[in-house]
Amino acid sequence: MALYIRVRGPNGVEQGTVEDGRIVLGDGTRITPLELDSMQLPEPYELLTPLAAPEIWCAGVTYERSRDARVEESAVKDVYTMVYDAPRPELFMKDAAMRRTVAPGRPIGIRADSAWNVPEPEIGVVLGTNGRIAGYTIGNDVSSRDIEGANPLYLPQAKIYAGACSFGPAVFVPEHPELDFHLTLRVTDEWGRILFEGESSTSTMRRSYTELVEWLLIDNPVPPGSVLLTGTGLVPPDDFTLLPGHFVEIQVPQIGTLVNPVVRASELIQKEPD
Ligand code: DO4
Ligand code: MG
Repeated sequence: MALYIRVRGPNGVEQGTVEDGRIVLGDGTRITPLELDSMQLPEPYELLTPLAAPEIWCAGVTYERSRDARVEESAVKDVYTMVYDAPRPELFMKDAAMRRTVAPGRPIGIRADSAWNVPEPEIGVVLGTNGRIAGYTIGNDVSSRDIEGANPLYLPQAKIYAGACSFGPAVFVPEHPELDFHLTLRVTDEWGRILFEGESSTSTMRRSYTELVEWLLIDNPVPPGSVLLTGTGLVPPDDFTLLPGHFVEIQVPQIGTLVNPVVRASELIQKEPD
């Protein structure tokens, strides 16, 4: 097994591996992280997403917990039970060219027109060539539950906006591609108080990673290096919402901890040059 990361340092953007608690770059440089699990790096290094994914896709309603949460929140309930039971999964594009995706440690966003926002901790499958699974990462499919709940046709607005996605800190390449992961989610406020803590396991996922990848690639030329987030099995209670100032931590023992602070999405939008 191996863990791959990507950093920006004095020589530009470089890939590295994690070995014995240190990051080893291509030229042999070794970096000791300030915090190994989240791969917090000393200056002048900055941790990036472990790869620049050309596309990020998501599967939805792949766990009973997610199906039940959608049925509860939605004005249109049947679609979620139907898709949970159907052979064809729900698949949607989350981002392209990393325009709305942020690195570990960087802020994720919540929409101004939503009052109910949640993190969605998910295992991300990294696509290799010809549909092969190249590795796994941790993803956060940040979502607006009230927009999605008002009407399933609003799904793209609930899912796609500035800072609505993060993944990392590493890509884990195991010896055997189909395996289970245990995910722990913790949300804290700016004073470090725990607002929500929960856990889930991919062993309860209704579909296999391979099945999701196969459906995604039917007549759909998704480029290698793209990431497919495989759905959430962890939904905070209905009275929980993310707010600016919160911190989201998603931990998976084999991969590390994906940490992101929360800000208003509008703060992440840079003005385009005229
Ligand atoms: O249709 C809702 C999307 C659900 C989702 O993103 C998930 O289950 O992770
Ligand atoms: Mg999701």
